[in-house]
Amino acid sequence: MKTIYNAAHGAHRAEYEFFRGEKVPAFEKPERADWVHAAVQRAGLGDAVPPQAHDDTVLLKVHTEPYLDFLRGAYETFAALGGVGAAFPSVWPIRGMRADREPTNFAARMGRYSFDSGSPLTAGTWLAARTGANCALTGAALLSAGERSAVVLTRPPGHHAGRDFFGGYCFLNNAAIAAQALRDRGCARVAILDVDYHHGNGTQDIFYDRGDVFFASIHGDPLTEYPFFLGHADETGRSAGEGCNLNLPLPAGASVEQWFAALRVGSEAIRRFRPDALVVSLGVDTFEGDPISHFQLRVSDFPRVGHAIASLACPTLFVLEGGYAVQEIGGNVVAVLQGFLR
Ligand code: OKP
Ligand code: ZN
Repeated sequence: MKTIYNAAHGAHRAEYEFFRGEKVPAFEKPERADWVHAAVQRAGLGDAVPPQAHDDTVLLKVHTEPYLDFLRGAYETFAALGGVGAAFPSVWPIRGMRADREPTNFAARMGRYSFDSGSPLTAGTWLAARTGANCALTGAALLSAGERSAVVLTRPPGHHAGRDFFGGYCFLNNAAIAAQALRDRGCARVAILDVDYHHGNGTQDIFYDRGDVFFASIHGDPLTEYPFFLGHADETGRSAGEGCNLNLPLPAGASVEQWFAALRVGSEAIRRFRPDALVVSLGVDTFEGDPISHFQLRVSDFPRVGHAIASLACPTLFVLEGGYAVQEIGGNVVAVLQGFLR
């Protein structure tokens, strides 16, 4: 399987995040991608393709221009104001306030373009996110050139980043960027399957009104699980996108069998949509040992995930999302890919 690895991912490096009112070591750390990359190499799956640089054309169809402009310059602005370490937002335009007027104040702009304070923005965040988007665009190009599958290994992840906001460790939505690129390269319909533990609220936000990109997500019930404010089953899409959004929330602690039952429902819906290409938001934080998630998949369950995805018989681009703090994430990603290839 062709592998597109972002060698610049380590530019995004946060010392800590806030968790239950305390500074704790950041869960989303560079070792994550290194573990996965090493495991992929070890398994002989690393048919490495260097990422090609791409301009902003596709990014501008997924994110707004003011958001991209903000993100590109955010850390420099923060540093010029005397900021040290990572920048965190602290104030948001909540209901009844105005998000249509962009303040000039940096802290205010941080809030305007984010939805949580759990996503440290560091000196190298833009570099890592933007080169990650190049990896996603390279993956889409490989599929268009006839590859049956490819995998994008990058971080920070992307599926929580929406049209004009960051959050949940995510800044640019790599899976959405890949899906848009596949559309632009001639796929009439693209499906995105999000198997990360957390709902892909950013991806849903980006495609909610569109009938050309189907989004299906299996995730912890937002009543108790992050990102809390999106991901319910009654969110089915809007206008041209009506019927093209499928949320399959499961209670925290749901069994492996419940999870695979949801995957069958999602797969069936994707089959009915008849996509020309599939993008998988591949989070392996569904693993029983994940420190911030509450599903129970074991190492031996991950090949079944890949096998089920392969049965959709569609050109498939895997894009790395979550999976935290345990080296097993490398083996779990490999297991999905091997199950797919089998
Ligand atoms: C990103 B992805 C832990 C609290 C949760 C946000 C989780 C983002 C998950 N400190 N913080 O979907 O894996
Ligand atoms: Zn996740």
